[in-house]
Amino acid sequence: EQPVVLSSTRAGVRTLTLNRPEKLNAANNDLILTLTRELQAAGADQDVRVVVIAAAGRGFCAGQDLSEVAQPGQTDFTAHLHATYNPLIRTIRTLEKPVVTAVQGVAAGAGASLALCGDVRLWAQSAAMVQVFSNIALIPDSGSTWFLPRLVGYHRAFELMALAEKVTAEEALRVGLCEHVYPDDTFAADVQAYAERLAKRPANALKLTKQALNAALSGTLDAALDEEARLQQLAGDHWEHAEGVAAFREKRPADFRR
Ligand code: T3D
Repeated sequence: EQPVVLSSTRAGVRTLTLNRPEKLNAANNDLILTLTRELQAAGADQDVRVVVIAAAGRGFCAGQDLSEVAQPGQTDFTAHLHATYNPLIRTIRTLEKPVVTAVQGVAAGAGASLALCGDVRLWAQSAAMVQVFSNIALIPDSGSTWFLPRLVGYHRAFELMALAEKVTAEEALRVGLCEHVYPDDTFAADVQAYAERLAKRPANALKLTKQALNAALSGTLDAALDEEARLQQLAGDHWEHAEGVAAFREKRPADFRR
């Protein structure tokens, strides 16, 4: 049987590819738990500086695999979310490395949440997001209720969730659901080039930046100022800072890859 997640590493970039293309990478338990484990392994691997979540085939992820859910009325959704999607989303947001989501087709349901939760979101021209949950009379989960209103505001988020309308790559870029849109035929190479750029940046500083931003998103300005002061000490005491300052003084590019 084919692995549900493929893993490869090049130039400090670990690419984890969702691999159930015949189902548009619909998420069964195996896929969610394997992806979570692979992310944790990437987090612990010294050779990995950036993680890319990509997908095989014409879809990014069609959300929960509906062929594997129990009869309506017989599913413990709360337990399922706590055991599968929630640890996945938390793992991505707390991973001490940048996570890039590379969305090359439709991202629907929990697949939309997955697309949104990357630190950097790169879309192919033909990619799309659909908050499909209401089509099957469920509510958005896996973090969509947290991510989407912060990106597009309450009202657009509600409309997208209530009507399950497709968001095209053009709109996604305009409203801030992704950082870049690349042509379909060069997408994989463009994602790799972007991730390699990120891999050359100071890993410790990026780790602390991610930590500070995530804390700030759910806190007050006062708390953010205190957290910046705390984390800046950790950044400033790290060799990366000495290297950055030395490179500036010597008018040469900094080398953060040690
Ligand atoms: O804890 C919990 O369990 C709750 C968690 C919920 C999280 C969720 O994600 S709920 C939402 C679940 N997802 C959906 O409702 C999406 C269902 N799929 C669609 O609406 C459409 O397939 C898409 C909009 C994603 C794409 O449409 P299109 O026209 O490009 O493709 P298609 O022809 O519909 O799908 C292609 C194949 O993938 C097809 O199989 P076939 O007929 O060729 O054998 C289709 O059945 C399969 N597929 C698509 N989505 C799913 C799926 N199979 C299983 N589960 C899916 N979610």
